[in-house]
Amino acid sequence: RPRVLSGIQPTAGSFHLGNYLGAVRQWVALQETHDAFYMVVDLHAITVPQDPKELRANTRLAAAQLLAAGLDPERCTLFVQSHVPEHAQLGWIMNCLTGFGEASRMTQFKDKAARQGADRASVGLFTYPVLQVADILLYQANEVPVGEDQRQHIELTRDLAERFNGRFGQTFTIPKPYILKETAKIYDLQDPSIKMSKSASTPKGLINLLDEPKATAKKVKSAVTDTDTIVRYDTENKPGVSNLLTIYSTLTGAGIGELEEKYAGKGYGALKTDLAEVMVEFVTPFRERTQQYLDDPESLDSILAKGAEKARAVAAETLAQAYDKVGFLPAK
Ligand code: AQP
Repeated sequence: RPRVLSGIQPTAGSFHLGNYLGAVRQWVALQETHDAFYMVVDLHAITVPQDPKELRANTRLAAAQLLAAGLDPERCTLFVQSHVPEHAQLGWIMNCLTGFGEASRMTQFKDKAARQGADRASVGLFTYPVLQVADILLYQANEVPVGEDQRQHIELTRDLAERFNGRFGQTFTIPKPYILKETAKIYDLQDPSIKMSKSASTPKGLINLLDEPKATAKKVKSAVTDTDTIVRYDTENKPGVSNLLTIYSTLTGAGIGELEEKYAGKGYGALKTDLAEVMVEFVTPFRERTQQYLDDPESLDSILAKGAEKARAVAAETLAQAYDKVGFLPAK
């Protein structure tokens, strides 16, 4: 079985629809066909300031949401990044292989640093993509299921894996991004020119899966469209409507063409009302399942402990090889 690895941040409490459709949904599907490793990336979370209590709660909450979304600990390895110290250890080696200019070209850093004010951005935020390189290479992952915004980081991973292999001898598998075209980028409901994002979107443009279903329905109904009335998938001229069609199609399995036909002559109101209902039907059981996992923190922690043990077995072996290759003296 080919191997996949991916991670999600525990920062915002609730996952948003972009996280789910762009990444987590694929994770659930891939556990059936791949040897899958998924983690809650708390080391990445602290690249921006976090309240310790909230971070801990959000880490459990992220794991609970992943299980609620359909990850099955019998079919995949689910763990918390900080439970596997090898991530930080290989991260250091990768930092030493990365050019300063190379890291400076990462657009996600540039965007996030610009939002925070360049002086306030941490060095950790700067080297975030390099830690991500270590995350992926530790598991010798063949594919990395992510949204389009992560493509550049996967490119960096490939470059560094090749650089390490070239300099020290074959060690790391060169991974490929696994990005589904249809859901690679889910857009803000109020501004369909930007991706739905916890830090860039306004509250009205961002669908948090754990919000009150009623509030979610309202956001869908007030999504920005255009002055035309024809329901047609056209990302150039109708980015708002196209985004709604993508969400609708992915959540229900209905084809885009089918939906265009269904709403021919009906206008945007009908599309939004029905999509609002589809969303409510999706988030209501999701919220309930998440709460069930949270109500039993001992079982949740034990799932994560087992996951970390499985992950460590793989990560430790890769790290030992990397340590040997770079010339570290073995500890006796
Ligand atoms: N709008 C999106 N469309 C498709 N995929 C998306 N992802 C995020 N936003 C979209 C994918 O979700 C996965 C987990 O993301 P993360 O935990 O790294 O969070 P993020 O990318 O930092 O999410 P945000 O909301 O975009 O956060 P900020 O505001 O920090 O930039 C990833 O696979 C990502 O591609």
